[in-house]
Amino acid sequence: MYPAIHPYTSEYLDVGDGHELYLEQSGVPGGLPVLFLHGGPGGGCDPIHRRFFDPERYRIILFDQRGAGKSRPHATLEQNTTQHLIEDIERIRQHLNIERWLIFGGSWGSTLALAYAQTYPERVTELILRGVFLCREQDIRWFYQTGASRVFPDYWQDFVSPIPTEERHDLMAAYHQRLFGDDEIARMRAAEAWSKWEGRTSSLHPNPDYVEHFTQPRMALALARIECHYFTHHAFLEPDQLLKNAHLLADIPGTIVHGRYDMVCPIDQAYALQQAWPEAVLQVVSDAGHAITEPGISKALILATDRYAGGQHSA
Ligand code: STX
Repeated sequence: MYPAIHPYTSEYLDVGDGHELYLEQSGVPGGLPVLFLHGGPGGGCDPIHRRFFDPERYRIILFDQRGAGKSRPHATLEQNTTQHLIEDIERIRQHLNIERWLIFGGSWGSTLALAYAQTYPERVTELILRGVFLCREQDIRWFYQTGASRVFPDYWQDFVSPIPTEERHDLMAAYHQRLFGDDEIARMRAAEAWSKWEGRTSSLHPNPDYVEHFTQPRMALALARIECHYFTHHAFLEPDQLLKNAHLLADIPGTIVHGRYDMVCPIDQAYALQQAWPEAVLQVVSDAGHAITEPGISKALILATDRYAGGQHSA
């Protein structure tokens, strides 16, 4: 990865509806603009996310989506839908005086990148997607009801533990009740179990630091509440929307990087997307799971950002 850098500017952008988004820029002000879209939804940005781009060639833009990270108010679901996020991205683009930009997103960030690019295709120079998440019924079911449960029965036991047996036939609904209930202790317990499940299943090899990061109370609460809210509403997408509209991406070059053993977002989603969007190249990383920090995944992503910047950096 590129060296750790600091933003040359950061600010809060008022997007209306009572939301203020944390927005920062790093790299080189006159460089190729790239927008980083974080996962979850609700995962927020991290300084490590700047390190996927050559800071001498890219103008690197990170922001925390509504309710996530440092955006305010924290973990709120008011006026917080996919359509709001798409319009926030447009507002950021206009605010920064950017005509067209590279969009880079993993997991939920790939969902949002696709939804944005299909709404405003003329604004997108290229797409780089990692751990593609189409957010269809079966994709959500796989991770939160049955599927990944069969690969990680031990972690699954911990995930279902806050929910009584008689409610486990619909874990999304049962979790929603706890995450949005009045009982603060139950809320925190549910948030921690929810986020721990995701942290534990994200990497091919166990990664305690990763799990610890996503189970910090503040992070866990935003991630669990925002994810559960979005997934309860099928991410505010029509059935199969992102595949049906893939033809809108026909003029956009794309790179899709996906780990063969991704247990959060199984690779058949990337495969289906590439078939519907032949201009994109699918790079299967044979020894990786879901996380952006998986060595083979970071490597493939950086190769892609270098390529779109005109080749490998020589310095
Ligand atoms: N969530 C998919 C997603 O976007 C179901 C995602 N997966 N892991 C993450 O996000 C974190 C990085 C936030 C843990």
